[in-house]
Amino acid sequence: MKRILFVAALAAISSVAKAQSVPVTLSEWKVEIAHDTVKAGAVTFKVKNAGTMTHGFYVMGPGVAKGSHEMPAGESTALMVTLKPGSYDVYCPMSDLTHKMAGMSHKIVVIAGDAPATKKPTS
Ligand SMILES: [Cu+2]
Repeated sequence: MKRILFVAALAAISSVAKAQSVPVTLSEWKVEIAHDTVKAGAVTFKVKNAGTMTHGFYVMGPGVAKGSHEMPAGESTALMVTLKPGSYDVYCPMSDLTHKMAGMSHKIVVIAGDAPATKKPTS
């Protein structure tokens, strides 16, 4: 019994350590993201507003709809989410989505944690 608890504790520690950090830069009018493909699991988006206006960051996809607070120009924040494999939209939700419509939108693909990060060759 003790051994099982020990293994579970180790697994918990390693899953925390494996939380991916994904840098995001917001500006007018784009969402720049370091990786278009991230692994499923805990992901921390490190969001920086490098623009001249207030922006925000929102993640929308399978089972996830979560956003940062509004960030004045120059501010940074971290948004932690748990992502399942699938396709997600990340965008700026400000001003009735006019920022999103102006281009502040990006798609990311979440792949299963153990899958190789390389894309399948297109046939
Ligand atoms: Cu914006």
